[in-house]
Amino acid sequence: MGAERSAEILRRSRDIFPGGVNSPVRAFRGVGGDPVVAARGEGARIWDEDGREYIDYVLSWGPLVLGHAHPMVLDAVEAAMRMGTSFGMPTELELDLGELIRQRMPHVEMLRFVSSGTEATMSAVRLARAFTGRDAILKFDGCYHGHADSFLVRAGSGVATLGLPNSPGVPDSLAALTLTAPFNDLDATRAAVRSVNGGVAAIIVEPVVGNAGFILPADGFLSGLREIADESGALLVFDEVMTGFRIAPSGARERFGVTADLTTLGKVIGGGLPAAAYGGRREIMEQIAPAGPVYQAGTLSGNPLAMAAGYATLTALTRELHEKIARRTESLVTGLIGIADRVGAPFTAGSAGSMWGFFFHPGPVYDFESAKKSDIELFKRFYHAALERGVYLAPSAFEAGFVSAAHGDREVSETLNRLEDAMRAASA
Ligand code: KE4
Repeated sequence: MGAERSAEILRRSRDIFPGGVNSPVRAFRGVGGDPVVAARGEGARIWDEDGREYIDYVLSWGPLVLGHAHPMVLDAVEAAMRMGTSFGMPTELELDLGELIRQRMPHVEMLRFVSSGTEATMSAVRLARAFTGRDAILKFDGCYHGHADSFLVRAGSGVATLGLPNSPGVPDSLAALTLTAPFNDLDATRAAVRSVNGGVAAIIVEPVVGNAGFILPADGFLSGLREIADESGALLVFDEVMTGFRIAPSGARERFGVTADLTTLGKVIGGGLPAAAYGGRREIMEQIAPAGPVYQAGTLSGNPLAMAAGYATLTALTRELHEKIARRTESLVTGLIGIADRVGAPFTAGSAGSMWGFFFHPGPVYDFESAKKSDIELFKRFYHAALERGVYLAPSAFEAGFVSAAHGDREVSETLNRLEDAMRAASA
């Protein structure tokens, strides 16, 4: 099967888009070769422009927890779009999704919809700075919170994939306000927070890291961050853009029993359309304009089509369905560990709900530094061997994988057969 159509589309795309893409991680710089050009998705599978089929574990980098083109989502979007695609006015659709999110995450007492995870985290940090009157924030090495200036300091995801030393264009004076500490290191976190006269405005963290590869918090780490935030007067911000409605039927509070002051959401809550949100304690959120003085706005915030897609997605994602997907994810990871044992490859892997990941590393991987010690060259060979066998994984060692409701036992067993062959080929 040729690759003519894909190649032609990429050739023209490289002329009009920087790197031929509209988001860096899509360019395959982390694995080499040409990116797959998507033509169609249905359930657990995608097809490229030259007709090749793949079982998809990227799922648009997390949003598609029901799988591609789920009928309930398509019907909801169609019904909404026939009433108009955008108003820039209050609508019942945004209210319905907002109340559903609060019902699932009661600690999110009040929230504001935006159109991307970056907008959500950027706004949450602005709000934390206003609420505390402090300027500095603390993030963790390898965590990625979107591309707002303050976060492009030792960031994960595409920044790590491309090996960018932070990012040009971020003023040193602003980058200096972002402190970092190793994930899972409470002593370093406490020391960093205490190093700032007057304290930091926020400690922002991915409760389960998905942007330095998949890294689980050590027991007590998140509760330790809660204590450090309380003793220092900082706000604790859980960036759940990726973990929300993935690591538990709701999110980190349900899985770990730790309550953040502010939570950011994205991906799943838009069901594949652009929607994200930030929210949390009412007394904090009431500082947001027009209720309060902290300005934040957006033309397409609460877009009715995105609200409809998100509402249909969360409505379908019952606790039972979440548990079913989580079990399938566990069996995928267990199967992969068994394959690596048989093949003799250094391998560590884990999952949390419907989110998962692996490293070619004997383990344990507990922070970005240890993640970077994994065998990236083996990952690249495995990546392409998997792709040739019809399994689409995130094209970077510093990303996470996802599973959807459409990944049935057949897809998982088919995946494991294909990946055993791929791992043997890559390790030969
Ligand atoms: P967006 O602005 O890309 O919607 O969300 C930024 C963001 C914020 N917080 C977390 C925890 C995230 O994972 C993300 C975005 N994730 C990346 C993939 N790791 C999106 C893919 C991309 O950059 O193209």
